[in-house]
Amino acid sequence: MFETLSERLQNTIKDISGKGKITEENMNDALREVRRALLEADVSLKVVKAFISNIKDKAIGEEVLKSITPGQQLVKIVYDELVQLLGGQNVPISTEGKPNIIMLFGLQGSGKTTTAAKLALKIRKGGRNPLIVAADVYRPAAIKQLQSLGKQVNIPVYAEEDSKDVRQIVTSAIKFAKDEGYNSVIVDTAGRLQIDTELMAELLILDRLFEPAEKLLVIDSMMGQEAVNVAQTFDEQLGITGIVMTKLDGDSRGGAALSVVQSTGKPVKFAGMGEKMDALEPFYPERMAQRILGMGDVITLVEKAQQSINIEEAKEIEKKIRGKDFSLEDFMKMQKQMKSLGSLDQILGMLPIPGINKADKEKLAYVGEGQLKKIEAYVNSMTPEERQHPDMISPSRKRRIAAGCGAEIPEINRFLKEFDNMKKMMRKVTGMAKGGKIPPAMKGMMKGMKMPPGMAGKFKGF
Ligand SMILES: Nc1nc2c(ncn2[C@@H]2O[C@H](COP(=O)(O)OP(=O)(O)OP(=O)(O)O)[C@@H](O)[C@H]2O)c(=O)[nH]1
Ligand SMILES: [Mg+2]
Repeated sequence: MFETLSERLQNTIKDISGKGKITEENMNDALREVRRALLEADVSLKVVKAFISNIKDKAIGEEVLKSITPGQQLVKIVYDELVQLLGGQNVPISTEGKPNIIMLFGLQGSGKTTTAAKLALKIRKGGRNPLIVAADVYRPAAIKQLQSLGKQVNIPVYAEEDSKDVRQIVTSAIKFAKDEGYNSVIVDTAGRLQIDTELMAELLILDRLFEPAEKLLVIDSMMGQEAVNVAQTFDEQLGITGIVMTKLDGDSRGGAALSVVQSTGKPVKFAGMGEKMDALEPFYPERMAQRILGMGDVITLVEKAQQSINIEEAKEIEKKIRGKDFSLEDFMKMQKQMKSLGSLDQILGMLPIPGINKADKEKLAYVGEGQLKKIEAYVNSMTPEERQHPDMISPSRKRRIAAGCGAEIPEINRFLKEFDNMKKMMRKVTGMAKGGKIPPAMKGMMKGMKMPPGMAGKFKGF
């Protein structure tokens, strides 16, 4: 599965992950290799271009974490991008509908019938009661093949050997399912070309009549670039809900799989990994990216480093808040750190604060961008001394500051007063939070207090 791609990427990536320093030159060299590897694996040029350009943007913008090498960090960026390329996250199949209807379609020989049986087995393992419907009335042996697979997995197959009327077969099958208590109906359709208007019309009618919860396009991953056209046309005509990528166990180049997700925006829901009935796996982009790229250890390492740097910075902020000489300078520095640290929720999650409940946290989490910009302008228009010792800001200084940033004097007054109040309150609250519960009175005070939204974010560092 993705063997050539995997091998090429792993070699390139291994090479760069050892580098202590990423220069524009060696990054370009590495990315040229990545690009070549993807193109050789049949990933479409458009997708490759976007992929490489995203990686470049991210690699240039990112600060290098302390405990890892820039090379390792680049590996993580490539990995993240590959996960995105594969669709980001797993999307489970829908169980909606009474009965839940899943329709499988695609080109001839792509693996629909095999997938129908495999999927039925999976669905039954998930605690539901599936029925498979033989709706391929064109290929002579199609019904027998499905019945034989049904027997293997011990799941009933609804078939009407003498009928060629697909619409009537499916109607009867659904009625049968309702009567007999099957809550999932898997419809195996005949293989067809996306340009065969008559057969495409048949699928459209089934879609209109029965509104399947899932319309899964089955694609043979050995198929090259043509897969993109196939997928796009099926999607345009039928609005597919997902893709099943079969034969990923073969020595396919696999690039088509990558392009298809990008070109349709639809998730791969399952991967066929062999001819056996249990060889169908839910598709997890992260796992797949790790299989392609290898380097699981480097990725874990970078993830840990990212986490620990966040904890480290959050602790630093906490120390500042507790300190007496918390200046406006610190405040702005923290403001910037906060922005890069991620969401308040994540930070609070790292440093649980005793005594503050979810509602309080949410209140404190509000950081208004507009307000933040204003505050930044006030502080920028102060001298370094004033930022260090806001107490020294006299009326004449206020006038100067206000003129410097185009604000009114009362705005500056309000800001300084709130900053001062907040400083006092934060010290009290952090002191108590350390010892355990925050007294209700204090909580009330926190709620009633009107803090500049930008500052409210400071509670992140508790
Ligand atoms: N190795 C491998 N073989 C598969 C996989 N899925 C299907 N096959 C094989 O591919 C061949 C075609 O599979 P079918 O399920 O009959 O394909 P189909 O789409 O129903 O074909 P038609 O009904 O003729 O259009 C069979 O020999 C299957 O065993 C897979 O994930 N891995
Ligand atoms: Mg078939």
